Amino acid sequence: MMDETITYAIVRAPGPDAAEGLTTQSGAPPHLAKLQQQHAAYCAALAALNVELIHLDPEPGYPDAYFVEDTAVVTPEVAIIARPGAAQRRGEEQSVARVLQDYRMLKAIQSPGTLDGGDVMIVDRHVFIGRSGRTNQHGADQLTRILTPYDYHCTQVAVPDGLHLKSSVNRLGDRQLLIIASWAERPEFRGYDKILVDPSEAHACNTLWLNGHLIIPECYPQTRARLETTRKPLVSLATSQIRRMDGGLTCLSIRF
Ligand code: CIR
Repeated sequence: MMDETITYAIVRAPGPDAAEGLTTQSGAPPHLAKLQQQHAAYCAALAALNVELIHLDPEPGYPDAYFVEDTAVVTPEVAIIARPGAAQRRGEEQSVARVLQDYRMLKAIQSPGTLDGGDVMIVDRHVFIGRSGRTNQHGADQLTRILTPYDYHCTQVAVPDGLHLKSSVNRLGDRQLLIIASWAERPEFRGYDKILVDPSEAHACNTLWLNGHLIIPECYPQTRARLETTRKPLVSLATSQIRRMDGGLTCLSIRF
């Protein structure tokens, strides 16, 4: 498998209304200054891995807009502008499309399709598309129709739990996946090497493989020990405030 180099990442700082976004967490809302700090540390980590950051302005009225990953899927050939599954997030994708048009030919998911980028995991030429509470059958089918002519093989995956596909599985490079233990035997992921995440550390599943490094959420010692076996350098980041809004490390950027 190619260990592709990521050159750019689109990011957007959390705006003043970030605590008003969607969440299933019942605890305290995020502390805004700490959330912004964690986001800034994330941007610094990407920049340290030679990624050029493209910063978008916060979008008033769109408190979840810093979870930019959900708004587009970018491949070397084409960028697909998503149609977020949560109605209150629809519109975030417009500012992302304006940037991406300078880098890629654009296609878009159309109504009645919905698709969140958090439901799309691309491993080499294989595209896994989660059908979740956010991505519907129409959206998954449209993405399949867009990518198949570019020689991608698309597999749809039911996401019965968790917000998105990538809440439960992420790539680690070298045909290796980090996957929640309860999904380990799913036939869709047969043939891949797997590192399992214990349900007690489920948030650690959202680990970001980037330019030969693994960016991992701190405070998940069991998963960390398992990831050390990959011998890839680990970069550990605080995600406590991001997590309060159901977010993780992949959600915060669109990488290409
Ligand atoms: C939402 O519910 O849409 C946001 N609060 C969290 C989105 C996280 N995105 C992702 O995992 N790709």
